[in-house]
Amino acid sequence: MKVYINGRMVDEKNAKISVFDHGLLYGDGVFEGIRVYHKKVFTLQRHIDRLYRSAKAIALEIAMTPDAMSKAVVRTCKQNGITNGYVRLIVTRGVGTLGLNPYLCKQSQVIIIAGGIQLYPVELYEEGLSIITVGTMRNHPEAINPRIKSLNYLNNVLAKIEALNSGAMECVMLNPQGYVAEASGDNIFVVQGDRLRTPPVWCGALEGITRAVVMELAQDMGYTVKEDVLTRYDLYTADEVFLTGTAAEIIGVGVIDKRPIGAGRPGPVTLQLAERFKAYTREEGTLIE
Ligand code: PXG
Repeated sequence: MKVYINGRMVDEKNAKISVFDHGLLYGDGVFEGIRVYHKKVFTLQRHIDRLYRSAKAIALEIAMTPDAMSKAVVRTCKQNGITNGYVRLIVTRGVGTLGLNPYLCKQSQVIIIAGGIQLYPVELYEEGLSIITVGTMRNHPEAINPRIKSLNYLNNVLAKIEALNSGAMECVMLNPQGYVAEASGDNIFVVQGDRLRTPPVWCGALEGITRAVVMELAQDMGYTVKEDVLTRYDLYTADEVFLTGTAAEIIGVGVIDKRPIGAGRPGPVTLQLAERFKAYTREEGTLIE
């Protein structure tokens, strides 16, 4: 595998960065996870836009243009012969000193890794996930805004630990007001009849790209889609609940806090949307050539 580091393609074993990089020392940086389907980089422009928004939000100047970044992603995929895979795009604050001051970091570092991804076991897409709500609340927006896809994922890691320690693979995170925010690495939707609802980003959700695509596809399919404040009541009483994310795509939730959701397995709307999403991965994308 060849890894892109600051404009150079380096061999996997030489793909190293400084221990003084503030990405490592402080989780000071931003990232994206992007899928490649059928030799096309899926929703590349949306990921690049979000990356630059995240960087702007933490006052991180990326030393290359968005257009050059897109080209670098495609080039890294090409070099590695990726047909279906996963790209991790990372921008760190760069090499600095042992001290918080980000202004002492000379230049941001850009790292692009193109490889594979492990999804949930395939049977879970038919059976549905069993998840729990956790006590670890989503970051307060005025602490670290959840809209920023930063390298500091401790909030999510702590939530994931809580879930895993209770035998659940994913969790529902609530925001400081007790409203539903999202899962540790996915957005959440509830289905009631022909209505889809998902928490607005101010409730502590990342502006997920899969979330946006699903909202658009669902609307085209005739569903009513609304961003809405949700509580656990809305989850427990929903016909269906599903999660969306780059890695998970669309996965139905069968059980939350040991309570069956609807029939206790992925419902027809979830399965229909998953089918439509899969078709869309053939339609959309930036060709790797
Ligand atoms: N919320 C959070 C907190 C995320 O980290 C999503 C929602 C879904 O967003 P997208 O844009 O992917 O639809 C994410 C994305 C991983 C992994 O390794 C996690 C994500 C993406 C790729 C890989 O667990 N999270």
